[in-house]
Amino acid sequence: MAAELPIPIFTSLDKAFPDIETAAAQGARYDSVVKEYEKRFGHKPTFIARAPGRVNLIGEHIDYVLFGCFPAAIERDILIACGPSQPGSEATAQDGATRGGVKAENLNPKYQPQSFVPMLKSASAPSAAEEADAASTVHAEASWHLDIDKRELRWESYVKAGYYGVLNRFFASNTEHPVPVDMLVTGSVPSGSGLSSSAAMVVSSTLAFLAVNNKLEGITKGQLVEMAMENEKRVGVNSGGLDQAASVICTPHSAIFVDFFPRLSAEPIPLPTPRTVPRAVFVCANSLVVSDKVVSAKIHYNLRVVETLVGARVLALRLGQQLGPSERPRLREVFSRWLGSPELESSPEKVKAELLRFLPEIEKLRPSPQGRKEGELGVTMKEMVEWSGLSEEQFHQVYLSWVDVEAEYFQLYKRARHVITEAIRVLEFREVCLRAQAAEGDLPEDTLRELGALMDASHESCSKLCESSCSEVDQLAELARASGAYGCRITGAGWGGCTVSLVAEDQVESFIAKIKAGYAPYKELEGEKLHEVIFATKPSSGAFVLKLD
Ligand code: NG1
Ligand code: MG
Repeated sequence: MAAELPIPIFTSLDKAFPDIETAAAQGARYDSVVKEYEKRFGHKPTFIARAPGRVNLIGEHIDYVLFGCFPAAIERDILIACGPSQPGSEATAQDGATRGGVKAENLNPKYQPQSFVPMLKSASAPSAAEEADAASTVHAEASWHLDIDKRELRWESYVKAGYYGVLNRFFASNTEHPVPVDMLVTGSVPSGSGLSSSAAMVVSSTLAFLAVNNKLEGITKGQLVEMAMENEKRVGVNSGGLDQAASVICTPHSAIFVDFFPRLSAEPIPLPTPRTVPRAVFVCANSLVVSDKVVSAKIHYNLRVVETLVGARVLALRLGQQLGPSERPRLREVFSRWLGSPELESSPEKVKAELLRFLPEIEKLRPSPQGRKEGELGVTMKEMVEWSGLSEEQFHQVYLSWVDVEAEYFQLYKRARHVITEAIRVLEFREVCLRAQAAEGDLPEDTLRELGALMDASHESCSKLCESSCSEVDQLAELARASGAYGCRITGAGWGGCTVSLVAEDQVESFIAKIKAGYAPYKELEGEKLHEVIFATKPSSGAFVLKLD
């Protein structure tokens, strides 16, 4: 239901935020980006597209195998002031006037101004670069092209990624010209920290191009999520839809339970607000280890995508499921086939019960210890190909031709075990929150401990089975627990980035002081600098467009 709502378009900020204080506090940022836009481009912007980052409370590395997650939007966001550019401006140079040229600037001087003009290509003749493009399998019909360098992380790649979807959805027939655009970007989501600055960039960019081209009408939140997911793949990470769904669909005061099977759906769920025991808040703490997901994708993120896909295939075969050589089911689909009845998936409660029954089947992926290094649960490429029942050539075609990955051992068993146990924890987390909602605030403190324990177990699984943590993040999580958090876990893709801790509201200050004292990289940080890296966050509103007059 939440996914079927239209994209909110506001004409004033007090309608955009849940309370007058937030609207007033945010107002200054909006005013200053408008003023700066006028100064740089010599005309007023017509819209501000806004998309928040997110904190994933639980459910890591399971969205791309179609299991549900539990994120909330955070207050930190990306704003893009935008409008049609004037004749003679840089965006209109080199056919930009008729081909939707773009002049994109960023308030952060670290990010250089960029101009680019999309190319219109005939759909029947993709270029060699497009053929080699990992995402071109998704967009075989695409006729617009923008150069995105996947070997390097460039800020404008995210702007281009957002534009791609808009061009190919609305301007592929070439009966109408895309409008040339001037845009000014500013953001408060730290990049590479697991709070999803990338999805906030892609969602806000997609929204900005939709708005300037007058294409917002009739687009639902779910459609925007799907566009932003496809768009983000253009940057070279084969991600699921967790971040985009959180950034688009979330509402203030609630997290969402977002599921991806059989289709995208989202259920806003208020976080427990006890009356009798201290309220709890979520505190994000940045490990300050920056994970460059695009550059390290082949040994980290994309490798997890491939390991879970191959694991799903092997499991399907070992469960006696029939698979064609080119089929590439995800773990959720294998689970669903194993169940055999859509009835059993009609509610999250039923899915949880069935997942508990399914869990022992994962043992079918455990390799026999014979001829293996002590404790090694992974398989070599050669074994993996054998297990898949495919020829080497077929295996390459289905599992490797669209992605670059590198490993000595592929951990099919550990990853699948992480996925199924994490999917169960998400559903348990959801149940605890719903129980708390039904109790209307009369909660035993155990409710918070239950949530905390699920977060701790999730961290343990991310660290040991998914292996998406790192020593600094593990240390921060330990420290958070020792500093009084009900629970703490890594949030986001990992290999650095942030933890999220559940902390009693009246203890946030002492909690932060303890972390500052115990985590060496924070020792020198004070005031605003400290607040940049460790802060309590309230569930905020999802993406919207502000129409300026
Ligand atoms: P972040 O932390 O934003 O890079 C990534 C993926 C998600 C999800 C999480 C792990 C992108 C855009 N997002 O998030 O889809 O898989 O990792 O749970 O790559
Ligand atoms: Mg990201």
